[in-house]
Parts: sequence; structure tokens; C-alpha cells
Amino acid sequence: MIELLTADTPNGKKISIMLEEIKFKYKVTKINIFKEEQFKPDFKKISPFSKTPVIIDHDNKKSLFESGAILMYLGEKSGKFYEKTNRLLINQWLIGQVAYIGPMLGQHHQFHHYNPGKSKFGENRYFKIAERIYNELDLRLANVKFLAGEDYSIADIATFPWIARHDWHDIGLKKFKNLSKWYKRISSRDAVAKGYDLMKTGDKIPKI
Ligand SMILES: N[C@@H](CCC(=O)N[C@@H](CS)C(=O)NCC(=O)O)C(=O)O
Repeated sequence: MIELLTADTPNGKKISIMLEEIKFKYKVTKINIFKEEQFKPDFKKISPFSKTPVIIDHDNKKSLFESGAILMYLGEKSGKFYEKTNRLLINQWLIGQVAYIGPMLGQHHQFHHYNPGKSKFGENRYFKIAERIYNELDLRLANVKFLAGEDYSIADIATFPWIARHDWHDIGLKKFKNLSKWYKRISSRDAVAKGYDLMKTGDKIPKI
């Protein structure tokens, strides 16, 4: 059984979507980052940067932090969405998500969504970067169905919940035809809808 310790954020939803996709038994333990629960000593023991998500695999008592590493682990353990023959490409798009797409869109959320009017510089900088990310993904998806090629993989699972915040981004997802098709294709998967509702509060995938 997998225990997912997380806040209800795009990084947490990546893991609940993956767990639904691979049909593993799991339970969610909520970490309230607004109440600073991520800094509690017991949590810090398994998450040295005090970040969510983290998983504990109760089958072997292993704990893992960093969403990309968790997705790789679950991909290897289940034998799904992390094809051995395509790992070179999957790893690149996955690491591109955790190292670039997530952190940059996260900053865009901070300036544009949560704190508008506080810094014109920050708002402009991350708006432009968010627009650039949409363009880059759209370009990639002009020739392939999924980020790492023809098959759905953990790279898509990692990226999807970030693009699902498109209503906060104000970039206009509709204008990006290939990215929109990819978004709809993934939204229509039952496991994605289930995993998106991480805390079982009725959270629905935002429509385009
Ligand atoms: N690189 C990390 C990022 C995780 C992350 O930024 N988590 C946020 C929630 S989405 C968090 O725990 N923030 C609380 C804090 O930084 O104190 C991953 O992909 O797992």
C-alpha cells in the first residue's frame, strides 16, 4: 500500500493521477502547507526540503520525496507509463517539467494569481515565461501525440496538472491547438479525473 503525503496542489495531483492510472492501493495523508505542517520534524525526516508530495511504500517501508523521482519509482514498480525502450525521451520531458515548467508556472501563480499588483516586473517576467512554455509544448505536440512520443507516459502525467491551472494563467489555452488536443485527450481518461480529485472534494478538471 502506498501512502501519499501531500497538499492539494499540481505536484500532489501528479502522484494521485499516477496511482489511479496504475491501480495501486493508496491512501492520502493531507499535509497543510498553509499551516506549515511541512516543517514538522517527522515530515522533514522523509522530506529534507520540507516539500510535498512524499510517498511511503508500506510494502517495503521505503519513503521517497521529489515528484519526478516518485513517478519514476511508481513507473518502475508497476511497469506502466515508463517504457524501458523510451526512457531517454521520457526522462528529458519529465525532468523538463520538474526543473522548468513547474517552477516557472509556480512563480507565475505567485505573481499573477495570488499577488497581482505587487510587482509589475515579476508579473511581466513570469507571464512571458508561461506564454513561452505554452508555445514550446504546443510546438512539441505538433508532431507527437504525447510529450515523449506516441505513448502516454509519466512525463504527461507530470505536466498535465500544471496545464490544468490554465484558468489561472490567462494565456489562452484555446489558442494553442496541439496543446489543447493533448489536454483534452488526457482529461478524458477516467483515472485522470479520479486522481485530479485528490482530496475527494469534488475537484473537477478545468475545461478549456
Ligand atoms: N520539486 C518538487 C517541488 C515540490 C513543491 O514545490 N511542493 C510545494 C507544494 S506544490 C510545497 O511543498 N511547498 C511548501 C514549501 O515550499 O514550504 C517536486 O516536484 O516534488
